[in-house]
Amino acid sequence: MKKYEQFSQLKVIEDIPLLLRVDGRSFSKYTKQLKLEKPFDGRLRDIFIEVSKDLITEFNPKYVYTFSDEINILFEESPFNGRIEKIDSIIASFISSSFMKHLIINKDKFDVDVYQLKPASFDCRIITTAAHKKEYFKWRQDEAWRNCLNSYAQSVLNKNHSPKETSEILFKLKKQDIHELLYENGINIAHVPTWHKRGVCLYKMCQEDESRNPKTNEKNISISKEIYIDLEMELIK
Ligand SMILES: Nc1nc2c(ncn2[C@@H]2O[C@H](COP(=O)(O)OP(=O)(O)O)[C@@H](O)[C@H]2O)c(=O)[nH]1
Ligand SMILES: [Mg+2]
Repeated sequence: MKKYEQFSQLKVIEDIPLLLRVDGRSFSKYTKQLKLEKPFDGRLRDIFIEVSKDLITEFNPKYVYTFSDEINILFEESPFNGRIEKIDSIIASFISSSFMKHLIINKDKFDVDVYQLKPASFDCRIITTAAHKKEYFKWRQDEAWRNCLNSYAQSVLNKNHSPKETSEILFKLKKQDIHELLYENGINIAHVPTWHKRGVCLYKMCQEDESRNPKTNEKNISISKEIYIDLEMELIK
């Protein structure tokens, strides 16, 4: 029967960097059911930060970048010997269960009974262009910026239009028109929090810890690795 496990040996090259993008399934509906604030809800951001920390602790990727309902992950080398089915299924399921875990830990911060919601799920895709990792993260950060402009514009237009009308109007607006629309409605997009515009990245950073031996008073320096969370990301150029 083993031969019918047709894709189990499908692999990416193991000893080169690997990029993954994990995205929430139907999160437009899920965030509505959770009654999240629009356009940005810090409670969702905080859950994605906790999920990213779990991911770093468990799988030790080099860099994680998250915005909206997506998490981008860079590995120095492929986990699971490059086995595609393993990578996609384990990372997506780990993120789904970590997401639910942190939703439940924080259940009192939400206005709905989170136990009544459907389980959240995520898809995971492999991006085989790790040689262009900087361009990849720039592309995702550009997408975060587009998402930021559109989400603010949507929340302004939704006040006076149906969702259908809003998307029709948005479709026709140019970037400059969106800036003007926001400005007229008292939103200076330059002044919204950096994480709304650029997302959040996390990575392990070496930290020097100094201590003294109480008997000899000798100085000891040890190196530990802490997870650093950057809420004030620079623009990736
Ligand atoms: N209210 C709210 N919704 C959010 C937030 N972040 C992401 N979302 C929703 O999640 C969706 C994610 O986009 P996408 O993956 O394209 O949609 P999906 O296919 O429905 O998961 C956005 O369109 C929003 O509707 C947030 O901070 N607040
Ligand atoms: Mg999604």
